[in-house]
Amino acid sequence: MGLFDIFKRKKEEKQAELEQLEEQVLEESSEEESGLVEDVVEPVEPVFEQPVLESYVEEEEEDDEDEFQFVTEYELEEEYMEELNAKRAQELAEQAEAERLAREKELAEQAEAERIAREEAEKVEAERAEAERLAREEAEQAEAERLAQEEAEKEQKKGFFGRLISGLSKTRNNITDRIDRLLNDYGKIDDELFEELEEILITADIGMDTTMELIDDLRNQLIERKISEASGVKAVLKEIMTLYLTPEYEVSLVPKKPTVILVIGVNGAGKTTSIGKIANLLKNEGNSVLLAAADTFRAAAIDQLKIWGDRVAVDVIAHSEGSDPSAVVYDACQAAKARKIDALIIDTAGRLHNKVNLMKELNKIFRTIEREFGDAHLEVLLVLDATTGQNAVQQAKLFKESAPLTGLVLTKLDGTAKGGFVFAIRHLLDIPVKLIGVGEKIEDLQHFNPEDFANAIME
Ligand SMILES: Nc1nc2c(ncn2[C@@H]2O[C@H](COP(=O)(O)OP(=O)(O)OP(=O)(O)O)[C@@H](O)[C@H]2O)c(=O)[nH]1
Ligand SMILES: [Mg+2]
Repeated sequence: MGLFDIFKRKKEEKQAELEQLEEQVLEESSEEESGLVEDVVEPVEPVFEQPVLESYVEEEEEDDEDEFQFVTEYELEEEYMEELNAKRAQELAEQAEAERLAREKELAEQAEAERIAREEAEKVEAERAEAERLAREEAEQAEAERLAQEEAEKEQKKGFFGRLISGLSKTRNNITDRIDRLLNDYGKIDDELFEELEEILITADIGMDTTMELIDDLRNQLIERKISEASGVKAVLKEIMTLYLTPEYEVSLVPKKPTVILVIGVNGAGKTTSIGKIANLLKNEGNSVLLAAADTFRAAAIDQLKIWGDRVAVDVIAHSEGSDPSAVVYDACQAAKARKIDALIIDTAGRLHNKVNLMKELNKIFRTIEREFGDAHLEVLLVLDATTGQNAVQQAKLFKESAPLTGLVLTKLDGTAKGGFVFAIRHLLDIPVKLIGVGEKIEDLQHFNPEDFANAIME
């Protein structure tokens, strides 16, 4: 209630009292007129012209109820001021209370907002930590897998290399052991040392021409590097021999899909056996493989390939003994196309390059492949028996004249001390060595790696 309302109420109350008093006075005067009252009482003047500023209150006296006491403007004001102050104080208190409540509410809301924000931040942080933990776990797992794979590869390499080492032991004894003994006997390098070295290399089937070139390169390198002690010779020789092996060609067997691999060579070189091993190798490398038994010369040859097919779980396309090898090749090409095979490997009968009919037969096979599967990449692998040493080099030269050879497979390196011919064949012929056989087991046919080969021989 405002100040004005208070004044208004007070004024109304006083007015009512005044009216009541007037009535009373009138009543009494009428009583006097009628003789009931003897004394004439002066009528009460209206006290306040402006009741807002002036007022009066009834003085509560037991004896004299009709007496009025004038209240000064100041007293009235004081009274109202007190009331007003009280009201004001209450209003202020209420306002303070409202403000306190509002602030409390605001603080509570702020605290709640902060709590929600904190919870939100904690949630985000927890999610981030969880994501980090997962990422760390994943990275650890990937690292563990990588290490395990590396370990497995190392083991496999060690396995390959171990087999290579033991497979090449005869050749190593023939070359390296003799070279070691020779170099041990010498202090300074002299002409005699080179002569003895030449002899060792020639008898290890490296061949006359290749040996001469090797020795020339060795002399030059030793001069260039200012090496005069015999103890420094072996490392340089090993380096040069590795260079002689290093292929500058595509060594992959399946550089493009599909690929047709035609396997040729003389009788007993190891063609059929190698085909079984190659099928296993390519399959392990993720290729789909199909075999074709185009050696129809003997029933045993067809059966031999079928046994390999069963062993490595690869289909074999075969006709009966004595049938046309080109007909087998035709069927195999159709099957390979229909089945979308990555590598079709064709076994052929053993032949010498100078057997005219057999070479004609080989040409017919080439034409069939060209006609029926022209868009396939063609690999022509010549299989050479390493035990024949320098003869293998001659065979390769002659076959190269009548067939588009793309690679060599050198078998039976485990059975010979003549492995030195590999340096000659690499150095003299423009045909990459793609595979080497160092044993009869399925995993004994390996991709040719010049460094590993040189290391296995020159360790
Ligand atoms: N030790 C050893 N023996 C091998 C290797 N490769 C093949 N052989 C053996 O050589 C012999 C002849 O192998 P085949 O695969 O039948 O030879 P091929 O060239 O198919 O012979 P033909 O079909 O008669 O022309 C078999 O006894 C094989 O086990 C090898 O890397 N190391
Ligand atoms: Mg065979």
